[in-house]
Amino acid sequence: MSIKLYELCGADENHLFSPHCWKTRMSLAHKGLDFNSLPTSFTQVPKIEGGATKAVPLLRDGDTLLSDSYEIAKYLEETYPDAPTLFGGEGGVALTNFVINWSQSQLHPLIGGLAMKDIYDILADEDQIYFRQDREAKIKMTLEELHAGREGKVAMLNKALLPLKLMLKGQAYIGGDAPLFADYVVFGALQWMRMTCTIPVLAEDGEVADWFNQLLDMYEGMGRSANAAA
Ligand SMILES: N[C@@H](CCC(=O)N[C@@H](CS)C(=O)NCC(=O)O)C(=O)O
Repeated sequence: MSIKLYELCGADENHLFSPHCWKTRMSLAHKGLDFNSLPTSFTQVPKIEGGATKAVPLLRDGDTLLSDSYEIAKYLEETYPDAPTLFGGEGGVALTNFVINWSQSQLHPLIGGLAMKDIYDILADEDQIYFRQDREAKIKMTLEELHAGREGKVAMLNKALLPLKLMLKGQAYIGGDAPLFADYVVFGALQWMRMTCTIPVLAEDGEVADWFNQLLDMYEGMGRSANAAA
């Protein structure tokens, strides 16, 4: 039975823009595992698999049902040990936890600030109602207020990426010579931005752009074939 991956989509069900779902897509491709993609909109998420989750990615592999991209990556590592490693050993699993928390605390808030109104604009009507209510309650301002000040976040995001840029001067990937799940964690954040944010943010050349382009082209260009924001 093939693996099912429920992943977030916009009004266009081919627009699969979620950072966390990209982490899982890249993990499955890394392991060489085929999967059926099940595009899921925000308001459908609580209804899938009998209400199994409040958030996607949600993965079904036979009798196993798992949400959370890090838990899924650890499951794939344990279940498919003969396929290329996602962590490079126990230390890699632990170090990845730092990368997840760095990305989540330093990159995601800035990308969210840059792209939240753009994300709203690509959602179906019923999702727009949910998304505006939920996100405005969290950010304590309107999406339009957040959007108005977004240009200042471009420099802040590039500054937040400095550790990655410096590291990439000496090695090809966070994982060393080849990517690991930690690379997909940061890739997921930047792919989310690439697919939603309507202003340019990343420099077109330099270490981070080169690394990101390599990952976009991997696995038969799976990342590149996903449409960038219009
Ligand atoms: N820690 C989780 C986070 C998953 C998550 O936040 N998913 C978002 C999509 S990017 C979601 O499904 N949100 C549902 C909602 O906001 O209602 C992971 O890594 O998978």
